[in-house]
Amino acid sequence: MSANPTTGQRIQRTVPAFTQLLLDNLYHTHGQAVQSASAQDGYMALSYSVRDFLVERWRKTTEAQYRANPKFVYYFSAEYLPGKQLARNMLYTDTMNVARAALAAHDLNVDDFIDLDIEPGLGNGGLGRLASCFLDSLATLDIPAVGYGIRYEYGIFKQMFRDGWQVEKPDGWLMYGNPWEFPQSDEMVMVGFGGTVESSTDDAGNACSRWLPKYQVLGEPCTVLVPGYATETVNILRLWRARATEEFDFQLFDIGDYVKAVEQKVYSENISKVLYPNDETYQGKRLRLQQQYFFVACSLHDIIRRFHLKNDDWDLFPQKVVIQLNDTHPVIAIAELMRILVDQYGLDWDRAWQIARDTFAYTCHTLLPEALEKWPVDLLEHCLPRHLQIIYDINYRFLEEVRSRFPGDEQRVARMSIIEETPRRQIRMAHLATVGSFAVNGVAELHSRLLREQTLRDFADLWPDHFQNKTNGVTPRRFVQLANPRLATLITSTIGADWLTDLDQLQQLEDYAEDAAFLTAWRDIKQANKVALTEYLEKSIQQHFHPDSILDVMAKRLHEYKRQLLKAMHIIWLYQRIKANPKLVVAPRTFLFGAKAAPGYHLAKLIIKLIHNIGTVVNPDPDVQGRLKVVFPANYNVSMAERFYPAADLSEQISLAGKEASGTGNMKFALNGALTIGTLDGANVEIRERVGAANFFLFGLSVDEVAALRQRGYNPMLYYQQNTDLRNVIDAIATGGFSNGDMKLFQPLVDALLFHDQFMLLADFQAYVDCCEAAAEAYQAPDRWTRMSILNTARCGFFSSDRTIRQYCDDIWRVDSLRVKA
Ligand code: F58
Repeated sequence: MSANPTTGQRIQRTVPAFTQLLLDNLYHTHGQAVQSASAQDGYMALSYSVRDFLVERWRKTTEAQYRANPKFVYYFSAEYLPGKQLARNMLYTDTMNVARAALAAHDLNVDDFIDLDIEPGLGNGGLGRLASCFLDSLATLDIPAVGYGIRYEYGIFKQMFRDGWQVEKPDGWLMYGNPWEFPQSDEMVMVGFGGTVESSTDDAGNACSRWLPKYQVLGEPCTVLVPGYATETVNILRLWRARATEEFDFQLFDIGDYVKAVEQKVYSENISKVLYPNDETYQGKRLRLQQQYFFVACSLHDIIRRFHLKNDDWDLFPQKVVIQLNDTHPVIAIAELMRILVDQYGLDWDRAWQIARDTFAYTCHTLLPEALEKWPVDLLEHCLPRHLQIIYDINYRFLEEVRSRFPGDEQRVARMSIIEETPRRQIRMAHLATVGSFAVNGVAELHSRLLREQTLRDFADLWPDHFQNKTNGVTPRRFVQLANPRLATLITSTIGADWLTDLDQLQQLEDYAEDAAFLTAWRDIKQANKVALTEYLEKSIQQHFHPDSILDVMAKRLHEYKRQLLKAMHIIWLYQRIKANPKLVVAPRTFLFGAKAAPGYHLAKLIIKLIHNIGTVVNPDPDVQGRLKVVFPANYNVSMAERFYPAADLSEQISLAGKEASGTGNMKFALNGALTIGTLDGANVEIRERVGAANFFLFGLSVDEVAALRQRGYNPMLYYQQNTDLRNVIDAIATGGFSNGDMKLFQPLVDALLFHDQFMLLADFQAYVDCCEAAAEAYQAPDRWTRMSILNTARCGFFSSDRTIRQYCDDIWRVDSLRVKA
């Protein structure tokens, strides 16, 4: 075959050309005639048509990258939360208007098709969403980059509520096909598991090892296109899907064990079957380790193939490849690269180690020690015996270095060892990550400091230059332009459109913070967004809230450290005040929640139940007269978040100081003009610094105060005894006030609060309630509130993921952009 198809005539942004493209795709790509096409068929045809615009740019990008042989960023993440693709891809290909017009001519509405788009739920929360924001910014900044991950057949469970209890349902997101992926079976990779290690000596007398896996699984890459905004670049996200190897099946077929052969196929394919819904407590689940190794092995194989297209000297590898490890989940890659270099390519250990260490960089996303992964040594021995040996070798050499720097300090050696000895022998993946990387970073200033000073302190003593901060960011394209078109239009008509790729431009909005017409426009938009949200909730869950009430939103994974329970206690406090004095003047408020709890996290599920029960008591109470309303729609995800941010007045960021690594929802709310009520935790600190203390509702203990209080001996019972309001709130929960008199139901929550209160809700309760009151009071002065809202948006340009990615490029990755010509 000669040249590529000339896409020139096919891909045009005119209504007749787009109409033709739609019909072509409906008929030829999707195999459906217009007369019999369903809405789903129409959706597929539209998606293929928009995708055609991307493919052209993708091919150009690939060509330009091949020609230039640049350094690539490879982002390794077990989770991604891309959100819906169709609307984003229409924005990025500038096809929204032409598609709308082409469809309208046939009495079809583009928005109906956008609704049919399925959100891939390939992550649990912030970490996965950050990965997707980063891919968006990498492409927008023209950085040669590939994301690698797992194509889970079932993403994060679908949440339903039954009588206020969370019920999980499988998320079969691929049921109706996925127009956004290209399965590339010609680039499948074989991955081994189990087996033994054969040792020998080569002709020169060197010890050699060869891994003889017990069985193999195939990894098939499914490529998803990741367009940049306002640029030609289209990068890729490669998600690996596990497939059974045919050889394996045939062996079993040969001996006539048909059912066993099929079982093995199912077993192999299980590896990419389901995303682990995890709750920050580490569990040594074999399938999870297999998932991690599977995607990392496939990805490294792919990277090495790509490297060898143009390069043959291994010493050049770190000049062409940088691999960012998104948390500890892909950290087994360090051992795998060593295995490939030493066992397969025969490099000597020191040279291989130099290459590996110059290639990897590690981002930590937590401070909770229980969330740092550890793998039992016996599990590793069973699944990845050669990798275990390599980890031992890495550790041996590393501890020699520690001993020579700190002679006689065996306690330090034990603390730093990659192997934990007691209570059980385990591999500390965060230590392996730190030892095997040239840079380690936290995700907000405070988090990075605590990493250096506490969690990884010994390592920071040894290698201070390794440690960096990269404060998280979010993409303004998805979280302002797409999520909040009304606000985006106002901003663009006021300061021009450059803010979409240079978010610091939002500063210019400060000039309008005193402009009466602008204030009115700003307020009207918030109001319209609230109305739109209440209509959506009415339609989807038959719940209504008053758009004039303060919309107070808490949306994030359900975890005790995030303190949704503290929010619940505040609502009870308000309710009790109204009950005590129904004539009391209270600002009408709507409390909107979005949260999934890990299925095995019982206390988290009980908190969900409590919030629901508060709603069933408070919402219909005639004394309340609609002044308080609790709304908790099921199945919070990226798409729902995109509806929440534009409408929110108040953003709840109330984790105990020192527990939330960064938070990114906090940034999305603030950029959409919500005011934050929050603690000095994670990126809240930096948000407050930027928006100004006067435009942020601060409460609660600081990290140092938390530490001092713990040091003195924290006794939650004292707070309970000394604060009548607090006691009334807890007593109401304990005595069945929100469980029809059942005093057992919420007892685990009450006991946790009174006898442990690990996250110090009782210590922060009064300050929190007072701060909520201050916020409600401030809302009563609409002009002042609106000014604060504008200043939040205007001063949060820093929190663009474009800025974060630029910093990664400059300080860690040392990569350059490569502009693709149109
Ligand atoms: C989050 N981590 C942090 N983990 O909690 C949040 O502060 C931060 O802003 C964000 O990362 C991005 O840096 C997070 O979302 C997970 O979802 C884990 C996935 C694996 C199991 C345990 C939870």
